[in-house]
Amino acid sequence: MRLSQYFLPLLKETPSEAQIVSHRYMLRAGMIKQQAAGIYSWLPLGLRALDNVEKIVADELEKAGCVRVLMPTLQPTELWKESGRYDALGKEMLRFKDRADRELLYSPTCEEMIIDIFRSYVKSYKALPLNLYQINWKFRDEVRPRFGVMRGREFLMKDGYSFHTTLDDAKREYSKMYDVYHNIFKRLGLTAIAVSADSGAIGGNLSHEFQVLAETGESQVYYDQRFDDIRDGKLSLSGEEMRGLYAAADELHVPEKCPIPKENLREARGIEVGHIFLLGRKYTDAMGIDVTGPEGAVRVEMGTYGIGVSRLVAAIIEASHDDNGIIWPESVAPFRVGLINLRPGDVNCEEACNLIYNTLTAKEVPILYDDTDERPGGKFASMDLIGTPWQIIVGPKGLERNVVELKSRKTGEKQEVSVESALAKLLG
Ligand code: P5A
Repeated sequence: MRLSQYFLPLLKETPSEAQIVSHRYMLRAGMIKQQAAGIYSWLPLGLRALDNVEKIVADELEKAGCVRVLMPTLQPTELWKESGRYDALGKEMLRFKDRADRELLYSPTCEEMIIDIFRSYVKSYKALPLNLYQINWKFRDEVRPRFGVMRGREFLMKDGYSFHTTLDDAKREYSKMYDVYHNIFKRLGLTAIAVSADSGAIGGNLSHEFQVLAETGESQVYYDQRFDDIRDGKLSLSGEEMRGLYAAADELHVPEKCPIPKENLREARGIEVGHIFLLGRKYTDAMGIDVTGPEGAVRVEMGTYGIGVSRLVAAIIEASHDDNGIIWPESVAPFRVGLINLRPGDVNCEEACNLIYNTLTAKEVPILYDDTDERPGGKFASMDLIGTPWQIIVGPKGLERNVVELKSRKTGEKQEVSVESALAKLLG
């Protein structure tokens, strides 16, 4: 993409409403625009990051045998009356009427609707286990939407739902999702700690929140110090071993009952990027959901698994930035390479930049080419702000010596290399 043809509305000033770094950088880098409290447009750069997060989430779930569907954001209220949650969600659920005076709601979560799909088609135990998921917008009329897309009212969620004939099988899937979630967060460049949590309005008797540690996180978490060692690469544990380590959300941590010594306990703030629930029969009992088993009707057991996809974009920035801007992990970077032409109009610079741009574009390496007339200082600052993992800086002086500059955004390290070796490095 050539910057001169792109839509990248960067802000020079730090927006006063933004209290945390991810919100500041998302506004300054032209990733999002607020349209109402907790409701955002995703601008091109932000959308590329959001799409990349979504792709990684979907890819890992497909590998784990989950099957994607897409449900409507608007739902009839009858299903919620059937499950008994119509009143429970209170003002958080946005309700309205259509022209025929039928009451609708904007989906805050989809347990009821997926069960409605399930009961319409699945009649036999032979079709189980089944794990269906979607990635779709949700609306919760949060009392205090804040921190940009971190706590929005409209937000993108991955919501998965699994169906089983026994509670043991639902527990097996729960453990599997626990491991899949770790893989997802790892691919996103994050270390998440799974803490036992209260299952709140979703319900069930076992749940884990996946927390990314950050000072600006809204949750208070307590955990075994060995999670720090895992994050720092000093210790490697299997999913099962990790599940054995102590980690609890604020509401479940009782100091007197904590099973590990105080000196091994860590306390920190976290961002909840995912939450999994063993539901058991909470919904299937309320809605009467059975399948036919070998010896008659079997009540279905369930689990549900959520990931805050739009929140993750902000969480990644909280975890990876410096004073100059965002430092994207390669897996989610909206552009992997930023190409800076220091002297547009100079024949040699144009030629070298075109060669780099065309070669990388042909190989499908996402590249943003700053071909504008902005001053070099401004170009450097913008590229640092939007955080492309690699920058290639092309200037007339370097080209006299047949070199360009290759800069790593993460380490700040700069190397003078030939155009060919810059390309080889990025394509290698
Ligand atoms: C699990 C999937 C559920 O809704 N039902 C379907 C279950 N769980 S949850 O914990 O309530 O939400 C799942 C994840 O969504 C993110 N999230 C939010 N992200 C941005 N803004 C919000 N207001 C918001 N609320 C929830 C979180 O990452 C949460 O873990």
